[in-house]
Parts: sequence; C-alpha cells; structure tokens
Amino acid sequence: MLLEAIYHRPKSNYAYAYDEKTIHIRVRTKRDDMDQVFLLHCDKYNLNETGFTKVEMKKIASDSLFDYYHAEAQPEFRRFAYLFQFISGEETVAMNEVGFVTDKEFDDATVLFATGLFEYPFLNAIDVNKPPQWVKDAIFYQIFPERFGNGDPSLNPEKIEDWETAKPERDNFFGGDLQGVIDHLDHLVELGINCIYFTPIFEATTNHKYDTVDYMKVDPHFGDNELAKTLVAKCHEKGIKVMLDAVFNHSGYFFGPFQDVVKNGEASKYKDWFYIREFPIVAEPKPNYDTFAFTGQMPKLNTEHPEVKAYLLEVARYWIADIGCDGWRLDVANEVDHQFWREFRQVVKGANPDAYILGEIWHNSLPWLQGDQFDAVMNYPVTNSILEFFCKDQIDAEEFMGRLDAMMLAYPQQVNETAFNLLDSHDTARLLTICNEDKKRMKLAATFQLTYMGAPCIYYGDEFGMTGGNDPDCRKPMVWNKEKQDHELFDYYKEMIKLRKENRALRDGSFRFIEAAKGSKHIVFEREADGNRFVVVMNGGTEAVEVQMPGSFDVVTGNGTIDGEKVSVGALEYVVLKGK
Ligand code: ARE
Repeated sequence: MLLEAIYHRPKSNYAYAYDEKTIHIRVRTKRDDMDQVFLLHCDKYNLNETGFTKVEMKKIASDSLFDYYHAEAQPEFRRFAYLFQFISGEETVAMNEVGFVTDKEFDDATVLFATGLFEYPFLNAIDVNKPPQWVKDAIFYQIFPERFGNGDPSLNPEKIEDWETAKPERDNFFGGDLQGVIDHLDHLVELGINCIYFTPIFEATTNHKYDTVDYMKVDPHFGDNELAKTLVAKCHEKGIKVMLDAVFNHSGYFFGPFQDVVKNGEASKYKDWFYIREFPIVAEPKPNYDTFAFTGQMPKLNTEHPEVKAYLLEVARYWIADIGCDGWRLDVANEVDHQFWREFRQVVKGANPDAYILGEIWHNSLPWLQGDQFDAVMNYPVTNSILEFFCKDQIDAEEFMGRLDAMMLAYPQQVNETAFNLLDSHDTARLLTICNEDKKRMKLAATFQLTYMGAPCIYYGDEFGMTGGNDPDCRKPMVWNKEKQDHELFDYYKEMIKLRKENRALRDGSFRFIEAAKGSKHIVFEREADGNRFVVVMNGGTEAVEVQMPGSFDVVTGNGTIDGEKVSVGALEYVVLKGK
C-alpha cells in the first residue's frame, strides 16, 4: 500500500455538501492499490453511544496514477466525524486527520481515533452550492450577434461587408442584429436549442463589443432595450432561455467615466474607478493604466470601489429583473476580485434565484465554485481533452480518461452536472477546422459532448459545417444560404440533441468509463439513470475495434454491429447502445 499517494482534504472538492441533506466524501489512493476502501462516520457529539457507521466507498474514477473513491451520507444531525479504512491484501490501514494507523485489529476505532477524526462540522443549507436545475437539461447555442442575422438593415453600421463573400477581419462589420436573431429563432427550435448564450450586446465600438461604452444600453447597431426585451420574451415563448455576457473586468475606452478621466485627469471624480498609473492618460504606444491584457481600449475597472460596484451590480440586476434574462456569462472572471462576485451573486440570485452564473475561466476554478460565487465555469480543460483525443489524435484513451476523471474530481458533483461544455467558441478555431475538416472526427467530439455530463454548447453555424481558424476567422457570418449548409450534419446534431433530451441518463445519469486502455484509441463508457442504462463505444482509431459488452444491448444510434454480447465499431465511428 502506498501511503504517500493517499489524499483527502476536509471542506473541499473531497468533502462537500451535494444538497441540503447529502454529504459527499472522496479519497484518492494509488491506482490499483486497494481491495476495499471504507468510510467510517459517526456523529461527532455522540461517538461513544452510536459508534461508527461503516460504508464501503465506490471507485468512481481513475487516472494513470490514482484511483478515486466516493461515498455519500445523509447524517440525521447534518454533521459528522469520519475516518477512512484501506484494505489491500493482508494489510489494513486507517487514516484520520492526524495521520495513519496500521492495525489489523482495527475494530476499536473509537478508542484509536476519537481525538483525530476528520470533521464535516455542519451542513448549513445556505452554504450549499445549488446551481439551477434547468441547466442539467440545457442545450446552449452561442451567438456572436454581429454575425448571426441581419434583420434590420436600417441599423447597419456605416460600412458593412458582403455577408456571403467577405472575410471577417478584426475591425470590419457585417450588420448582424437582434432582429436577425428573432427572425431565425425557429432554426434554433428545430435544432432543439433551449438556451442562447450571447456574446456582448451592449453599446461598444468594436464588432465583438467587449469594449463597453454603455452597460445599460443595447448597441444601436443591434437594436434597443425594448427590442432586447421582445427578443427575450419571444425566446421564452419558444422555451429558450437567454444568457448575456457581463464584461465587468474592464470597460471600453469610450465608457463615460473613463472618458471623464481622459479629459479631466486627476481632477476627475472617476479617477479611482480605474487603475491609473500616471496622469495624463496615454493609451499609445503603451497604456499608463491597467487594462485587459495590454489592450489600451479596455481599461481595467476597480471593482473594489463602492461606486463602481454599485454601478455594475445595478447593471447585473437590470438585465435579469427588468429585461428578463436568465443568466450571466462572466468575462475574464478570474481577474475580478472574489468579493465583487460574492455580492454579484447575491444581487443576481435576488433578482432571479434560478439565474445561471457562469464564469469564463480556462483553468481549474474550485475557489469560485464553493457556493458563494459561480454556479459553473466554461469547461475548457474538458474541451481541450476532447479535442486532443478525438480531433487531433494527440493523447491515448487512458490519458483522456485520466484527464476527464481528474476534472470530475476537481469539482463538487453538482458543478459537473451543470458545467458548460463547449468544443469551440468565438475565441478559438471552429470545431470542424480543428478536426482538419474531417467530419467523422467532428462527430466523435460532438457525440461525446452530447452524451457527457454537463450542458453542451454549440457555437453558431457548427451545425451547418461552418469552418474558420482562430479569432477573427471563427467569426464568419452565419451560413443561411441553403446550398452552402451541410444538411447531413444538421440532421446529425438534431438527432443527437433529441436523444439527449429524451433520455435523462445521457444528461444527468451516472457516468463511468468501462474501457480506456493505455495506448488505445477507443473508449467505452456507461451512463445510467432511472433503470435506463446506456453504453457508448467511440473509436478514435483508424482500425475497427471489437468490444465485450457488459450485458445485452440494442443499438440506438451510430454505426456498430452487435454479435451476441460483442459489438464491433469501425474506424472513427461510434455507437450508442441501450441496455435491454
Ligand atoms: C484582439 C484580437 C486578437 C489579439 C488581441 C490582442 O482579435 O487576435 O490577440 O486583440 O490584444 C475581446 C475580443 C478579441 C480581442 C480582445 C482584445 O473578442 O477579439 O482580441 O477583446 O481586444 C484569456 C483570458 C480570457 C479571454 C481570452 C481571449 O483569460 O478571459 O484570453 N477571453 C474573453 C472573451 C474574449 C474577449 C475578452 C476576454 C476581452 O471571451 O472574446 O476578447 O474582453 C489560455 C489562457 C487563458 C486565455 C486563453 C485564450 O488557455 O490560460 O487565460 O484566455 O488561453 O487566449
């Protein structure tokens, strides 16, 4: 038994409240080291009377180095003290908060460990991270409004490019607007979408609108606030929710308060709204104030300042309470102070307890996901693993499993269930382009996304086979010309989305890898809920594979041949199977 590999930390992703009654406990051990792992728990104030309840922990995940075990409990008094017991062959070891005790005569744990137990001190309902439940059923669709549809040419910017033939550049415009989205809502309904994520729609000077001029106003090239309200109402009528982009880390250079500082320098009453290093303000060649990255057009906001905070929190409230939006995606979320996000959460959940708060963070984000800040984050670590395995053929099945399982263990389970799983976005190359335009690889990635836990997000136009390299090439105008749309791909997305929506197991069921071997390019995983069991076999390799099924199954979709309890899947094919 390798004691050095064993890890547990109280009040973390290893010990957290899943809901108002249930505590989840996880522990890590060296891979393939243990025969059994037990959680022993007891009420911390009543140890001598009741003794320990002993629960066998289930191995729920593995990576190349470690196994991860899980157990859950609903203690009557919403608290407990606990320790672990590990069994490997003849060896039995226990671990409490103080350390390890090796003792074959382990029965008298009470005496041995009464003083050094781990504790879950108390499950206070208000502290539980409770992401909105609708996100478990959500199929998101990301729209870059300048490029989705031009529904009102009277709002066009002065110079616009030809929708079908011009190339997107950093600074050119095509005339997309909110009416263009309203006009095409039936397309989203047909696809099965039930939530739109809009990149910024507020007044700004660029085509991407991340340089806000006025947070309380829809960009005049997109429409006005009334139209935004109509759009939200029309979406709601069709069962579609709406999430907006909150760019609160920085404003635009032409934001009123920043312009006041540009004009009045040190005398400006807004000078502390930003981080000005010296006066007068200079944007070129290098800004003498803090910015997003090194972008002079995006001065960093001082979100610790009470007036800035009050202003932005009113913005957060207004678009939820008065316009009816259902959530916020938070731009550059990890560069804004935690205290701001805590207050932001209070305001947003106060306006709509069901609003979804999604942080844009590309890395492990546990500090924001403990119940006081975000519901979830854009799941880029999962994105990257999916792309590297299915699209770029850079990692093997074991590594893919290890990375996904490690991410699953990195967060409380309710966060995984409502994660935002994207494969591409306005900040990356498009999925089909990442796949070298190999549609089979694209479908593998999308099939995994659409059968994995967490809410999938489709970047506009991927469903019609749009291509594009990195920003700005990934921001081409939506292909509405029927002759240029890939209808076969659209039908694929439609079918997979329908399958996910019709089967809770594929959205919100348990998840487990059955096969993901070192050096191999295929995976097999299982999802289960309400007695419905699905197994998905995905072959990212260039040769056919034959897989032994854990029972008797029928093909639901994809290409696979069943022979008894064996299923064969061709190169770059997948098959979704349902237990008989
Ligand atoms: C423009 C050009 C770029 C150029 C950049 C240079 O288009 O080609 O490189 O200027 O300054 C918005 C626009 C962009 C624009 C940018 C600056 O959409 O087109 O870029 O403003 O004017 C990090 C941040 C993350 C951020 C990405 C882009 O952590 O928050 O970088 N994403 C958001 C939005 C963007 C938006 C902004 C922020 C600014 O989604 O669209 O850009 O409001 C690693 C790192 C991540 C890093 C990621 C991507 O994985 O770990 O931290 O994200 O790569 O670079």
